[in-house]
Amino acid sequence: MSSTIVSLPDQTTATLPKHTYLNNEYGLKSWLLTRDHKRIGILYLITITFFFFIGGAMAGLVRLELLTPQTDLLAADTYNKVFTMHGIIMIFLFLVPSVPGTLGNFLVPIMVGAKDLAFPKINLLSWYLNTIGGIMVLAALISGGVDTGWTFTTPLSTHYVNTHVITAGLAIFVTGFSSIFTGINIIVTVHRMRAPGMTWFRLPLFIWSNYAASILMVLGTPVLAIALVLVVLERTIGIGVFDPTKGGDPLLFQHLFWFYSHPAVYIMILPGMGVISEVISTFSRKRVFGYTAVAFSSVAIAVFGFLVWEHHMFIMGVSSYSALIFSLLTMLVAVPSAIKIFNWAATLYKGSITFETPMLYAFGFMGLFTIGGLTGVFLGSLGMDVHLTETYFIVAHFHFVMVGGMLMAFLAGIHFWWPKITGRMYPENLSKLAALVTFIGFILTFFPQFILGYLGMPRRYAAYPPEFQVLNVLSTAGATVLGVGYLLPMLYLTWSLKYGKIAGPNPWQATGLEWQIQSPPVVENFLETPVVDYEAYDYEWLANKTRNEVHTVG
Ligand code: HEM
Ligand SMILES: [Cu+2]
Repeated sequence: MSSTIVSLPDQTTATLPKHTYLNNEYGLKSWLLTRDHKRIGILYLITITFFFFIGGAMAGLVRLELLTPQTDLLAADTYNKVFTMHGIIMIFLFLVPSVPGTLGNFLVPIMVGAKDLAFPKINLLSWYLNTIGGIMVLAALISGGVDTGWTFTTPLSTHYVNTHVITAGLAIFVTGFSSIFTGINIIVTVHRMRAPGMTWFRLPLFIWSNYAASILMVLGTPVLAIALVLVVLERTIGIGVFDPTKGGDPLLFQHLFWFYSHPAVYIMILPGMGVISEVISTFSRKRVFGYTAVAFSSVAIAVFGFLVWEHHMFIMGVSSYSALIFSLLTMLVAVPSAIKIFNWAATLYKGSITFETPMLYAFGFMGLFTIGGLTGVFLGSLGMDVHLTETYFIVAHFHFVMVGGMLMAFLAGIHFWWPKITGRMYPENLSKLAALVTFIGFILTFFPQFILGYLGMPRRYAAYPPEFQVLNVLSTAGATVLGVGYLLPMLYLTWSLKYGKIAGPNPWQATGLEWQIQSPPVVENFLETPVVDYEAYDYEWLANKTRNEVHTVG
């Protein structure tokens, strides 16, 4: 595998820049009170990594329990708590803030040519809210956990369980505000803070997709927040909105929950799709094929995403006519995602492709997300869904999109922008190995779950009939490999902070504004306001620029 476009400065003479956002102030206080979007991005990186490993430990327990058909490692109710906490932590404390909180924070202002996000203090507040919500989730976990599933299904959550639903519900309420504020910040920044010449259609696709995700965050999250507050009120003072004996309706909770949580799956995937567009373009040296279609497909996803929530409720006694309509609308929402996949494939076509680590993860994303998305279409068809719903097929479906898709995209992005964030390169061979291990571990973990689900193994039980054991053992073995795949980057990225090669401003020869400034950037990002006179992904412009620079220096 060749890595031809890495252009690093001469390592014998190269040094990190003198003034950067990292060394402009020192000490814990300078971090905890910072308003620099780049430092806040790093704060997010630390918290989401922390929660990822706690959520990962829970996943490990689930997979160990499922190694054998009997309930032996965990009691059944402990098992319920473990998978619930796994879901809550991974979704609300890892996936939702992952790309917007870390890479979005770091990159959105730089990519549009601004000094910071529109509201730096609110940005810091977002991180604090996210962290406080996280601490509340940990408090719920330590004081005995929650066992309703991440879906907080009523009347289980309101009447029948004895666990810490209130703490967890309020925790998600708090993190919800964090995501609403991040969304507002990104939307206002993209509208108001673009540099001269940075028109909407010169914006990198990473911006378009984070912008679309932000719209979903701002419009969807309040509905979830209200639904959870209603659950809390129902538990505490019995207001009865979800209680049929008081004239309420448990299905109302499902509508409210999924009205947020379907769009939320796009909150989780859209920013990742933005990463993939940047990576694929850079490592095929081509403008993203059908830029406008890809940009608008993000917006289309944001719109259609709000029209399909009932596909989570087909077997819950909704009217067959509405189920039919929602089934049709679900087919529609697959179209804009498919547009992206086709356009990335067309970008690769006749490109000068190189196989750097971010590109390996991007290929992983394209394959796994396609399988995840297509199985979503199966689930959206009424007849299939009746057979497959609440089985392991669902678990496989959403892990293909969330882990095979979003987590791969996050890792692609972290590797791609690591040189920009830290000024140093990660070790190339080890990172390629990690990408490969992650891919193999992923397939081994989750592919058997499609078969298990199709054969009828229900989700969310600690025990299962013995005939399912072989596939479960495969899945647990895969999870072990996957665990190694995730630990490796933790280790070598930390190592690279001190020992990595000096990256220089533009190791990948990429075109975005972020690559035209020093790595790591100065506090204000740009020494003077950039004036943008080229289209996104214009590699010829870059080649001319480089030629001229060599000329001036020479
Ligand atoms: C884009 C990324 C996607 C993510 C992150 C995602 C995530 C999820 C999650 C988390 C669930 C399970 C919820 C639960 O009960 O715990 C789910 C179920 C479902 N997904 Fe997806 N999904 C994605 C794409 C799609 C697509 C493209 C479609 C169809 C076009 C789709 C259709 C469905 C359906 C119909 C269900 C409900 C199945 C059932 O409960 O019976 N999904 N998805
Ligand atoms: Cu959905």
